[in-house]
Amino acid sequence: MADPFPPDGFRQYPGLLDHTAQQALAAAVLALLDEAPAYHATMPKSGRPMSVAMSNAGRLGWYSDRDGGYRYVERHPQTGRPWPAIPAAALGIWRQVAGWPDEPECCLINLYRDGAKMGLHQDRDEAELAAPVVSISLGDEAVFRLGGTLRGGPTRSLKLASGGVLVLGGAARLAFHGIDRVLGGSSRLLPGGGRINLTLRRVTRL
Ligand code: MD6
Ligand code: FE
Repeated sequence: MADPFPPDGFRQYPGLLDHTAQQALAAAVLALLDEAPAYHATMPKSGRPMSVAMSNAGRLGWYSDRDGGYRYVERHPQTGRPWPAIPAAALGIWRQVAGWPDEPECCLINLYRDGAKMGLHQDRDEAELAAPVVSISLGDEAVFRLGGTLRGGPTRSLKLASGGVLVLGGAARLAFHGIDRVLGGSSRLLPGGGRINLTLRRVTRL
């Protein structure tokens, strides 16, 4: 039988954050980026920089370069400083929707500007794959592509608007997904436009 679509454990909460909550979270993230500037990580196979700029908050940050590949690191690769704390509002969203008793260890910050997009991928660099990934969208709308757990299987696209939250847990934890494009000018939340996506993760197994 074909896998169900969406895969079990996929949940979408459009409009979970109202405009005031979006503004407050965006301000917290932009302040954090002053301390931990966004950079373009290098994809290990091609050696090319990702079009999405990234930074992190939390004890561990996701990073990638040619020599080390995809991994989690305790310090910002350019400043050498520990990552800033995860914004309290983001932790509150995790507690509300994750259904997981432990706090996230990583908040990956994806920054989309100037036509940036993200290819279809699975998130599997974490030792703890039983915990969900919680994703929060801010700013311009994005066209998100969601598939199943096998590369090359059927996919569907859904729009992610500012203030919406996704949970990828259960079977959906290893679903392929990506961002086909961001609809420039669709939101006025972020100064200068663009989109910010936060993904909250458990990384280690307790
Ligand atoms: C993005 N999101 O929305 C990219 N990963 O910019 C992801 O890569 C993602 O939305 C794991 C779980 C949920 C996600
Ligand atoms: Fe992902």
